[in-house]
Order: sequence, then C-alpha cells, then structure tokens
Amino acid sequence: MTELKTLPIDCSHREVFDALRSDGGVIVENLLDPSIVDEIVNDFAPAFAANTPGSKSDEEVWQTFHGATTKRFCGLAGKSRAWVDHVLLNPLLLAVADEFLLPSASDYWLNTGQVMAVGPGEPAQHLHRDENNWPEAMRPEAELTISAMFALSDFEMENGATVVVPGSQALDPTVIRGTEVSADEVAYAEMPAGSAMIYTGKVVHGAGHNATSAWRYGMHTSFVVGWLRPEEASPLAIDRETAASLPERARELLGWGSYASEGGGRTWLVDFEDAGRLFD
Ligand SMILES: O=C(O)CCC(=O)C(=O)O
Repeated sequence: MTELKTLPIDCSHREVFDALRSDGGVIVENLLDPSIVDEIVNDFAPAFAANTPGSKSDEEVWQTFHGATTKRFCGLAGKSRAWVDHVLLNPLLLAVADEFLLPSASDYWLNTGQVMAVGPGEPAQHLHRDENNWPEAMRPEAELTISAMFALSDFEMENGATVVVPGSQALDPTVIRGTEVSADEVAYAEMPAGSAMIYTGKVVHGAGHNATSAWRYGMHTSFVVGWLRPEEASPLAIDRETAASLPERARELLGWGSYASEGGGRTWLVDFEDAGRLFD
C-alpha cells in the first residue's frame, strides 16, 4: 500500500497542482468548515432519504458500476445553496481547475456534482479513469477534467475510502475501466469529514469496499473543459428561478453561459448570443 500526500487548508493552489502532476491525486484537509459540512448534510437530508440504494440505470454495466448498496443523486445546486457557495465556488478548487484545465480550453463548466454514499457491505467499485467518459477526446498531453471527492463523513480504509493508484495518471489513454493493480500500488483517501481528495481525470481510482455497518458519505464535484459535454445536464435539472438567484460565475459553471473557443467560434448560444444574457 502507498499513500497520497495530504496538504493543509492554507496550502497554495500551486502545491495542489504539483501533487496532481506527480501523483494524480492529493488530499486537502478540512477544506470545508464543520458548520458547512453540517449545513450541506442537512440540505441533502431529504434527497438522501428519498433515494434508495442502487443504480437508476437498467443497464447491468452501470448497475455494477454504481453499486447495489450505494446511494447517488445529482442536481446539488438545486438542493443546497451551501454547496454552490462553498463547493462549486470553492476558491482553491477553482484556482486548481484554472491552472489545470485552461491550457486545454478557454473555460470549463461543471461536469457533475454528485452524492456518492457507499452503503454498508458494498464491494469495491471497478477501478476506472474519469476521462473515459470522453474516449474520443483523450490525449496524453491534454487535461479534460478535474474532480474533488469531499468527505461528508470520515473516510477510512475500512468504510470505503476512495482507492487511488498514484502515478497512474501517466499511463497510456488506452488503459480504461477494470484496471487490475497490486495491493502495494494503491492508496486510500483516508481523511476527516470536511476534507477533499482532488484528482485528475487520468488517475485510476474507485470507491473502496465498505466493510463497516455505517454509510461512507462522499460528495463528488468535477469540472470538464467547456468544449465537451458534461456528464450531468445541469441546466435541465435546475430551474431558471434558482439559477437567477445564484452568483454569475455559479450560473456559468452550471451551463447558463456560453463557450468561446480561442481562435474559433462560440457554442451553447441562445439566439446567437451568450446564454448568460438570459439573466440581464
Ligand atoms: O465513491 C468514490 O469513492 C469514488 C466513486 C467514483 O469514482 C465514481 O463513481 O465515478
């Protein structure tokens, strides 16, 4: 077994960036204040109660991937203003995303905000790379997506802490789902509630086995370059009234803004103009 680097909350985005380059993933301890964690958990409580464990998909491949005793739900911006203010607009996360994704794009947007609560007894998830959502676009030299797994409860090896293979971000793009690794190659993102493991779209990872009788409460938030389609169709999940109440940058990240390729055209327009104009 190996370990991920852990950085303190007052680390610079450069330190996070350097750790991502060398290991593919890094823990930032106590990125969210305990009062914010409580607020988010309270905001999500109705959705957590309403969602039953297991996949919403009919396809076996997704049922296996999502896990039979894991609860997942999206649309986090419509469920928690605290998620918008402290996670979607987290200054460290956005500074890292700027540094990481802007060499590949003129902007990025939310890929997905997703609760990933691993239930008691859930076996380990298949190891995978998030970039594999977009196999057509994968290139060794370009970053497409960056993610953060926030711990809303303590993450431990025993309760399903995310398994990461440090260094695997450098593997060839053809290495995809189901990657087999030896036990000494893997690290567990063990961290106290409020911390986040930031990781690249290229690093091999997956949810660990939850051998306890309690939920491992994770909250994933990821960004993808603006010229690719995100995993989650945020503007179709969040109503316009809620969007109107959010800061402009949050709206843009959620898809209520357009994309301009450097030296190219503009996309995701509303009547030829920037989607942000809907809120003028
Ligand atoms: O829950 C986790 O720790 C990771 C899950 C994950 O990587 C995924 O479902 O894509």
